Amino acid sequence: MSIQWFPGHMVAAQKKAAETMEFTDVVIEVLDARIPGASQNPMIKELGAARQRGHLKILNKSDLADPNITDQWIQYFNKIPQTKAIAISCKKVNEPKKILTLCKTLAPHRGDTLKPLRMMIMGVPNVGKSTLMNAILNRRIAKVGDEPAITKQQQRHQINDHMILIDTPGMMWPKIRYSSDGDLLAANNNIGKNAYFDEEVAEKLGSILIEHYPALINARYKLENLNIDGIALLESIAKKKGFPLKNHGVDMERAAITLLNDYRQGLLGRISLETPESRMLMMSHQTEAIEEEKPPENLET
Ligand SMILES: Nc1nc2c(ncn2[C@@H]2O[C@H](COP(=O)(O)OP(=O)(O)OP(=O)(O)O)[C@@H](O)[C@H]2O)c(=O)[nH]1
Ligand SMILES: [Mg+2]
Repeated sequence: MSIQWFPGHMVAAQKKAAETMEFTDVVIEVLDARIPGASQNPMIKELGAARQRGHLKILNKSDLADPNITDQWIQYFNKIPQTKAIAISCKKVNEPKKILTLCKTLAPHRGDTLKPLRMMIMGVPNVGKSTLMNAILNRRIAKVGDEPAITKQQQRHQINDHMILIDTPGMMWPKIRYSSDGDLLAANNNIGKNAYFDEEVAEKLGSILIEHYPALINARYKLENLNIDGIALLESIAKKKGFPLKNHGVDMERAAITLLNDYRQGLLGRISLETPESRMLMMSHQTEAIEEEKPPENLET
């Protein structure tokens, strides 16, 4: 079943973001560099485009992503009109500071005391929006934490007399179009835990890792056979780690949580779960499937 997560506080957050957009010059959209396509919120694009706001895409957590693939994404995004993309890691002190200079280039008519440059940080939950705001302001103003939906209210801060920065709650949208996006977002801990099953998400993550990063999987779990699928990977992890069940089986749930935690914390190495090319391919396949699911038009009732 496809994963969906759009809790009530996000409906309010979306309404508030639409209001604030009127008084915003540049949208800073924070993405997770490991899933830059899946972590784009279509509502953010629509809100910004309707008002023709400058758009800066930040591929954050690039310290955890595959650097070659991150370069491909930056090139891909920078071809989109009125958009600039940059990869950063909030764990590196000087990187977040580059952002203000880029925002100025996206709204050159703003940035003095009469017309301050107003920037709104947006993105899906747990991508590092509040961490980024704290880093830019050089103060620990906003609460941060490694779980989705930590920030529940917008926070506005005056950087100086010509720049204003707004942090917003992480937002999902009413329906995730491509089911694999839901899986990637859940694997990356951007979705509330009650909205998915660890085992299902870890199985899908495992299949991607086995296909694209077998050496990293082998280095961590020392498996005899790497010619396996996601379920077999979880079984192997459970056996290796000694997660038995009373009735002879192995504890797949514990194995799933182990794989998810190892991936999320970067313990497997630097990994990206999608490339611009793999995303294009996925979209064309899944769009066909979605079209096939639709009832034929002009059905007589
Ligand atoms: N490795 C790594 N971790 C990061 C980076 N930026 C933020 N984090 C971590 O990501 C987690 C989420 O950070 P937050 O700033 O709370 O994320 P948020 O987007 O504000 O989340 P919500 O308010 O829930 O939407 C925290 O554990 C941060 O320490 C980064 O560049 N690299
Ligand atoms: Mg936050």
